[in-house]
Amino acid sequence: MPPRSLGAFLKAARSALTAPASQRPKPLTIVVGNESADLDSLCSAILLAYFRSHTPPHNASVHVPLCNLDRGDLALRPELQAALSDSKSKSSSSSNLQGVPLDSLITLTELPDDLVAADTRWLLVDHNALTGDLAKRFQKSVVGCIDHHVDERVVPSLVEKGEYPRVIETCGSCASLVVDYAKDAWHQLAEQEPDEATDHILARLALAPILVDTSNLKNASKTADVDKQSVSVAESVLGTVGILEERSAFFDELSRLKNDLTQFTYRDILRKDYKQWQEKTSSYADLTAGFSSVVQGMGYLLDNIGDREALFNGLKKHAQERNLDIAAVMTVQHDEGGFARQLLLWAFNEQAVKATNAFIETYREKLDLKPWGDGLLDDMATEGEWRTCWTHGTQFSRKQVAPLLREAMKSV
Ligand SMILES: [Mn+2]
Repeated sequence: MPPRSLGAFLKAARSALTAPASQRPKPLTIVVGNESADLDSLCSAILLAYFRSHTPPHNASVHVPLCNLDRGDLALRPELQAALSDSKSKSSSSSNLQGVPLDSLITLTELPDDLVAADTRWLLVDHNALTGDLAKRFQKSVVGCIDHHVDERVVPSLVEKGEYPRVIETCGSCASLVVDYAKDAWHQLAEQEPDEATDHILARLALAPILVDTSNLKNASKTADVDKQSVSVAESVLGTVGILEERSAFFDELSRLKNDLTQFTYRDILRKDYKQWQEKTSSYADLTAGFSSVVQGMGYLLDNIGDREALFNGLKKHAQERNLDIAAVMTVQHDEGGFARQLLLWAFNEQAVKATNAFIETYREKLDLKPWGDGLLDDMATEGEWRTCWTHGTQFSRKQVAPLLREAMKSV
């Protein structure tokens, strides 16, 4: 059995991954979240890898929780550090509670170049189709998933019963589904090999994404029964069941860390929560669109991060580095003028302009698109390019808007 302590477990998993090819366990099971590498993806991967590694019959070799980001990007997630650190809760009686440092996590930077698909098994959390370089290298070795996105029908549906999970269910947070999947194993482990300090960190890792993704279980359109149940599971481990102040204090701390962008540059902010997709148009051209989700509004960015020119320079550089045809920025405004969401679209060539225009034509009403900021960020004049920023009148986040743009890209 791999070590019970989370810190030691991560060390063992890292050694298994980075060992010379001849000494690496075969096959090596890797658990990975989606490329936005948000709190939900990261915590879900750690939890699923940890619990499967400690549950017979999977515990013969350690599962590697892989953070789907480069090592340098860990620092963009102060809320993850808070989830990984000691509980400040008064109910934690033991004085030896130890947090886990952010840099003990395993990232794409550690993924060996000589790792081949045939020697690996991949379990996906918080997505159900690998993307980017991982897809090119390892798609055929995906064996299971636990996810709350639309089923892309890539994970084989006839996975060996009992061996690998294939769970796709709508709910607020993927971590809720992971906790639900692992809760019996967790109970058993806590009984057979008690380690309160480790269980507290695991419980905070479970609680953090669920609270963030459901707005402290208060967003009724996002919160499902499984989210509430998994919060109960985690809180019973923490000994805080029914103590709503503790829950709210943790949620407030996470929100504060997550929403404070003032220490970052546009370069940081645009890649902090980022996903991209490539689609084939009806004339068989490839179009790539990249979506940056931002937890503050466009006004906040222009006031706190940099002016219009700085935003354009940052976004153009971001797009060039990733060969994007379309760059999209989706923002959430909290303060200035009340809650709102903005969508900035920038098309960099004629085919891309066609796709974005098709998107607008088709979905203007559905999304209730209105020009933002008197057209401050718009550009209809540059030859072969097109850029507009809207406010949209729906609760749609990237999860709902990206599929619409992808459809429009395929249609032109
Ligand atoms: Mn998620």
